[in-house]
Amino acid sequence: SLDAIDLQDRCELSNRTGMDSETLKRAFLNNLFYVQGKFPALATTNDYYMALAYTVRDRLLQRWINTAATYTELGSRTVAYFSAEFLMGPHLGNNLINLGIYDQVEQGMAELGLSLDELQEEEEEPGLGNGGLGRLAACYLDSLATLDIPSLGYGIRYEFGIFDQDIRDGWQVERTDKWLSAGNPWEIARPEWSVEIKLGGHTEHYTDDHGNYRSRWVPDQVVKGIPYDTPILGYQTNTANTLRLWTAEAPESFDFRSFNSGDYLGAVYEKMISENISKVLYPNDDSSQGKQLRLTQQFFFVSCSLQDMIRILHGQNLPLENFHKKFAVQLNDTHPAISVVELMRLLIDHHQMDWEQAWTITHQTFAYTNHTLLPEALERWPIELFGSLLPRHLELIYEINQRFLDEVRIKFPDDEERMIRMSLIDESGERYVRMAHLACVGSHAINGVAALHTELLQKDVLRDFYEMYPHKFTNKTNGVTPRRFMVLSNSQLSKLITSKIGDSWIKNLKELQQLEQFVDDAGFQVEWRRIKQHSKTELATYIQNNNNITVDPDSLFDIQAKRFHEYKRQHLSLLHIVTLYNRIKANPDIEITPRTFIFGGKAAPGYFMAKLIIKLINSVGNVVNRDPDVRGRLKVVFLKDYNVKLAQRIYPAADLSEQISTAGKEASGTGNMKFALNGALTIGTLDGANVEIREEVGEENFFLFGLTTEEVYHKRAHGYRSRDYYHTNAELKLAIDRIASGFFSQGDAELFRPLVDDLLNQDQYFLFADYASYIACQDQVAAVYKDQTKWTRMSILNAARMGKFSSDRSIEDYCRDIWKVEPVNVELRQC
Ligand code: GPQ
Repeated sequence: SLDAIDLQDRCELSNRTGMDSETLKRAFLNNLFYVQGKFPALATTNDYYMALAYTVRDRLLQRWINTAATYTELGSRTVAYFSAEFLMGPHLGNNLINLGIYDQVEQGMAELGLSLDELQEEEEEPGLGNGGLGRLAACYLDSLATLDIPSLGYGIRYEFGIFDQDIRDGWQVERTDKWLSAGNPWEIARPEWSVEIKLGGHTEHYTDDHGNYRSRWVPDQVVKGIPYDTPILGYQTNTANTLRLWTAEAPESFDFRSFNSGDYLGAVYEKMISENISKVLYPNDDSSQGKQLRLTQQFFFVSCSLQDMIRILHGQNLPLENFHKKFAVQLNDTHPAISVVELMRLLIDHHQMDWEQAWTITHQTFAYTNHTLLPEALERWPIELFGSLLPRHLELIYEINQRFLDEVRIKFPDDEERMIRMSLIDESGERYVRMAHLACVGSHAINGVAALHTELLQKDVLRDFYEMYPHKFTNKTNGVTPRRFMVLSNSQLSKLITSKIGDSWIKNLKELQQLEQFVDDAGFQVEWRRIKQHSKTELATYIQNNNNITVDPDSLFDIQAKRFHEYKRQHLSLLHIVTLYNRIKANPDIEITPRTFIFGGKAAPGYFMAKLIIKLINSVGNVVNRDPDVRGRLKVVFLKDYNVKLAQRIYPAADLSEQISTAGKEASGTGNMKFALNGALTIGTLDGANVEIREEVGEENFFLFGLTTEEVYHKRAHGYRSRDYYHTNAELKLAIDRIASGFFSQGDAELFRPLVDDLLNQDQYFLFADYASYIACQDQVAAVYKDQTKWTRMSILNAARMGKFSSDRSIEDYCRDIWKVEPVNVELRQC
């Protein structure tokens, strides 16, 4: 029998678990032969990458299988992280780090004449997210595994992730992201765990054999969801959790019906429609698009996931009544909020549970994280659209709403206005389902992602819900994983740190504090600067190769890398650049600190203003980079196709991190944390997690400027007139006039008019109000940079004091306060 095969023999024979350099090399060559079917003379770089990926995957599988076996045996309480986005970044390097074999493999590859860097470059990263929200989910999976917390990530396996960005004539051009075309060695399909989901149709009501009034959903379409699993290994632990992403397919039975009626093309069409569901990621960040397909995607992955969880529960012989004891589900924004209703439907319609019990289970299962204060990002679905796709869910929402409003009425009698504001249905005009309200009502915990953000949720966006359920609200400040964003991406700095304080900071980031004892150590400072310089030189080479622009690694690298959005104010940095340029034009001999301005980020394809800002950056760069008066002292670079891979090059090379959103608009930010961890200083507003970063690093080590949230509110309430600032600030006026005149657009005074007009007449993000303060602060930055000893000191202190912003700390907070889940130790028992 299978059991009789000696485990030890199986391990040794397979060569698939050994971690020494010789075994790894042998396994690699075996995979080249047996998986890729190549001998070295014919192998491409991709063959080598695949052979290495399979070598690593074998080591993961051993841990993965043991983890699953352990959880199954123990029936462990499990976190299910529901997210429409997981921006994982390349797997290879991260898995090597977490397995602890990066250096061995690098050396082994070198012995075979291969460069590990080049092999890593080969990997197409899974860009299944837009920006911060999707990347946060990826950091959280890393921390959950590292902390040995049983967990599952549930989402969608988009065939096309976030588009690839090209720049043509200075404009953003989108290309489809074909990340799967070379195959994906990190996933395993599990068709045996496919599920069916329903869409459309109508509902029927009947009385069952016991005389109970019941409902059923008669759909007009059925779609199959197929799970694809990716192992998520923790750092220096055996725990390998699962990211389970769903692909949509047409069910065979449906094809048959049409085939039998001879409607072959109809059947193929049906199949195509079904497969559209997981075809493409919506490329909007911090804004919602009320498209039917988007709601279908949300319902699709949520229904698949809940059915999968019920299967797991049954597989462990646990009763359905224990659903909320077995699982804690986190809703990553409102994208999966429909799961509140879907779980109710499954419990009531499929499993005949009564309403009260179903509701208890449901709201004890879910917790909701809000990620934005922007009104345009709050999801609402027109009732018509909602009801035509999910007729039964609409009925259930009406019932949930009625019971909820009864509660509101009792707590706040005679307050009709409040009921109208809080209703799950917006009835002010066209009727909508309000997903944030649904998430609040259906969850036992609600959190914001930074202290200021949570405070503003309570005071403003979710104020009524805070008054109704104050006990539900907590703050959970975001964090980032130091494994990917230090150990992997900045190996030199990581090794320097480890040489001074040992390596336990990697799992316990607070220990970075010990670096403070070296802050004035001249030798340490020299090393710190040398490593920053090295990273800047590498980025300079990248810029030379990709943009054909020569930049000086001695100049101050001033970087803003994030999605393009007016509230993030990339154009405020542009006004600074134009101001410096104007100063040089007025006096070419002026003494200025040489700077390289680097931008990276994508704009939503339909977001005209964001795309115009990208065009303006490139236009200003074209003039500034070539003007002989500038003498190379200013350079402006737009790095195309900002993604996780590129981010890993950028953070280590930054001197200055731009975190300049209008106060009260950025929920948290996480790039701000990654830059500071890598020793960049921040210029920033009191927004999102900037507030807490400044608290941690000390106000003397942070360049603060701009209005506070309250000042912004106050100005808005009292009639803000941006034009007044334009008329009273000569440098601002000159900068705007230069842009408006066509100076940067070959005389075309029309090109940037929409942007200029908006700033002069509206400026809803208060660029003009913050301009003077920003410029003064940047002048101070330039002055401090001249004193390299002082700058280095500040840089070291920034990194040393970033301990709070590890995603491990965030996850520990979620585990303790919301999920009530404990670590489970995994031992390797099987090969
Ligand atoms: N965020 Cl609602 C996104 O990246 N996309 C979104 O659709 C929404 C929020 C971001 C938010 O803008 C950042 O401030 C946060 O740091 C990030 O989510 C993670 O919480």
